[in-house]
Amino acid sequence: MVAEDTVFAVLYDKFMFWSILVGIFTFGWMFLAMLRYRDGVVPDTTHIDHIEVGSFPVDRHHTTLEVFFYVLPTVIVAWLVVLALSSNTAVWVIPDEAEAHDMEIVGKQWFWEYKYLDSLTWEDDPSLTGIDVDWTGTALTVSSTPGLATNVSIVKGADTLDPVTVDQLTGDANAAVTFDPYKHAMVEVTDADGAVLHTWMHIPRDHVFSSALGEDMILPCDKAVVFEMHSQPSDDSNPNYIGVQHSFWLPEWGVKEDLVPGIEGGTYMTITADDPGTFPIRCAEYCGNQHSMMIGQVKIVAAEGTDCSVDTGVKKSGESPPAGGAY
Ligand SMILES: [Cu+2]
Repeated sequence: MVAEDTVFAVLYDKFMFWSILVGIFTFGWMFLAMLRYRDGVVPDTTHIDHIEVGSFPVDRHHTTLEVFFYVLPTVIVAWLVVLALSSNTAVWVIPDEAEAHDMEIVGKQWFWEYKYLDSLTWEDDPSLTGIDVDWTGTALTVSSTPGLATNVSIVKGADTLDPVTVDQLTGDANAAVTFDPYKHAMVEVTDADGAVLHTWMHIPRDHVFSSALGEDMILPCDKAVVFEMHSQPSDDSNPNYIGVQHSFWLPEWGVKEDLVPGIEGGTYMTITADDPGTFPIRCAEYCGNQHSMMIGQVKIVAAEGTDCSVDTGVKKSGESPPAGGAY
């Protein structure tokens, strides 16, 4: 499960830990008192003259214990505030622009536009598919386990290029096509039945995917992603209409942030994805008739040359999550 080590999932676990601890202590004490002072049990009067319902047993005044009653909960509440605030910091502090993958999110009635402020080149994990695509300069090369793949389809910008056949003896395919970093490009390696075995894609800077066209937002794993978010009218014929409030919600990471019309600089949110997969995008602010249709998907991929399951203390799918810091 991907969400188990996200900031708010970890925070939930920490609060649950302290709630259970406090619960065991207070309920334990309560049940002890219920048993000890129940009707029919003669109170131990060695240190006490009488117990009067509704009044503190002053005869058994214990200053240290009473101070402890106030100090301990105060310390626990202060500690919970520290835990909650540090989680907030992790979500709202925007990482360095140079280190992050920057996205601009535009909410319209009723769809999302995902604009790439940084380019992204990604491909399926060669160690899983047995296929590797390399496209730099003027050469596109595909190497694969022989007998696996048969065809390579290439899309460059608006053009679909002639497909290339994979050599069945070597598993290799070569094409003399020039890579253009300013054009969206996609290479799909298919088998004899036309099933896609491996995808390689380049998304250039300023490229826009739209949920209205059924397109997914594609993001790299193991890298902070910063969303700069704006609300805009889908039709700008009326200059007096600036749109409505939306809220970009990524349930998997437990984060959402409003898109507020009129805030020129936009609002910000950040996530770091650990594992590959496809997850939902929702609008969490009622924004008109087709609010419920304002849905999309985010696909988490490995940027070319990286692997979604290595280093940075980030777990692989199926492994137990990291400890998540101090309780
Ligand atoms: Cu909306």
